[in-house]
Amino acid sequence: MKLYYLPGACSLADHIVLEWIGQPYETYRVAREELGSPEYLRINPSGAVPALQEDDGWVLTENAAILNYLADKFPEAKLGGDGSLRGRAEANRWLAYINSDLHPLYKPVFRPDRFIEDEAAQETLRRNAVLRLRGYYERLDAQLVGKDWLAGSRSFVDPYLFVVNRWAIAKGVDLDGLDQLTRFQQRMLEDVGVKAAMQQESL
Ligand SMILES: N[C@@H](CCC(=O)N[C@@H](CS)C(=O)NCC(=O)O)C(=O)O
Repeated sequence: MKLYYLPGACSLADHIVLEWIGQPYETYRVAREELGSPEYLRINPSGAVPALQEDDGWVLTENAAILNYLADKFPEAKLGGDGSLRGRAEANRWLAYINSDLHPLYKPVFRPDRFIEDEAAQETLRRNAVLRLRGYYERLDAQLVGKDWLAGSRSFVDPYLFVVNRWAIAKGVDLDGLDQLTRFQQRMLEDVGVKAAMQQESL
């Protein structure tokens, strides 16, 4: 099993999950210039990470699919919720929230030039996206009140939250007063699996 990743990108969530699972895996660090190469586009036609390749050559892309696949492939790691139908639904609820609402809002933050040519407009777009992100983190913070893990028990969504929290800090999203998120992030930073994945990605 091989994970294709870019350091600190959303693929770090899968990397941490692989560490938590504790079974052998390989990684391939994709260079930014490689994303659009014919070789990499055969792995992921979207030219993005993550991609997970099984030993027989089968490739799975899309973070939500990969995280669910890993949880099902290694049920003993208990990363798909608390084992109940509703627990799995909760893990997927928060995965969908981060993957399909919050994460796309970072696209104009990281690459405003992909949306608009004018440089002043790019800065306005970037700033507005950063301001808008605050509301998404407020909801995540509220969800963590009285909980150590986003879905109640530790699941595949927690490493994804860790990743987008790192982005918030790096890009100046206002996280003031969001104490649950700070507490969560601190605990994750002390986690052995998180540390191992970050070290492998030179973060
Ligand atoms: N829908 C994809 C999106 C993946 C995605 O946005 N990956 C980013 C890194 S976090 C990427 O590879 N970006 C490269 C680029 O856009 O050039 C998924 O959820 O897996």
